[in-house]
Amino acid sequence: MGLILPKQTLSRRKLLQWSGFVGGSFLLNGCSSSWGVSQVNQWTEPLNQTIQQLMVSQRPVPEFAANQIEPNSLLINSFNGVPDIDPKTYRLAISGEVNNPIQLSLGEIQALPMTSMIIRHICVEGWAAIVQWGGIRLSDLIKLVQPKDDVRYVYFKSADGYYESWDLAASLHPQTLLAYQKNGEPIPQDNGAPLRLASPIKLGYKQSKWVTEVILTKQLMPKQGYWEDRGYEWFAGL
Ligand SMILES: Nc1nc2c(c(=O)[nH]1)N[C@H]1C(S)=C(S)[C@@H](COP(=O)(O)O)O[C@H]1N2
Ligand SMILES: [Mo]
Repeated sequence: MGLILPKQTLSRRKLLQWSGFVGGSFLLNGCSSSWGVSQVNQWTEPLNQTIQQLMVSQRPVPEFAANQIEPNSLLINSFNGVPDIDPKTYRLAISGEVNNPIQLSLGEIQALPMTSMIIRHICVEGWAAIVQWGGIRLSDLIKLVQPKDDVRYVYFKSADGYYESWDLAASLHPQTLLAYQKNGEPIPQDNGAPLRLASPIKLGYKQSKWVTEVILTKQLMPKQGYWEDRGYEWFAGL
């Protein structure tokens, strides 16, 4: 943790990853092996889910103390300005491959148990910040909607057009929150009010601000994430 990789390193890694995958499937085709199609499909995903699950332990990441919070160090990163969301009419929709899709108002979200954590946010552009976040566990919401068997990914859509996808294991981590509080105050508009992702196990660009929709899927779609579709690594684990 704490290793800050410049953009180029990430895209290069992704490139190498992909050339590896391409080479791999070429090899499989080339030697007309008995590997089934599903096996090959697994290889063409950014990472095999079993490996992801091994990589993301469900054990909590150690947190910082209150006196280590860095109050003004969370820089604003937004690719397309700051959307204006009326908290009174705001709804979070959770849908997809689930038995019980729901829409929740901010009041309903804030009535669920709140988790508070002090973690370090790391942006690949070369800055980091120790921040307190308060919010609901994403896992609580996922339990509420009752995902169907073999759901593996969670998509997030944001009011500014940003989009992201996460692996299910990371989404269920106890410190993956949909936060409405930052450093003890309601989240400022710039930082993603009324609701944003916050988690110590993923890089900054995975942490969608202004989240309006959560969609559970069995497969990874061609559009994986705003920055991922521009060359950033998909898993982006810390
Ligand atoms: N909706 C949305 N979420 C976003 C972004 C964005 O442009 N739009 N930028 C991401 C990036 S790159 C980072 S580092 C963090 C920054 O969060 P902050 O602006 O609260 O510091 O938000 C992430 N979430
Ligand atoms: Mo970032």
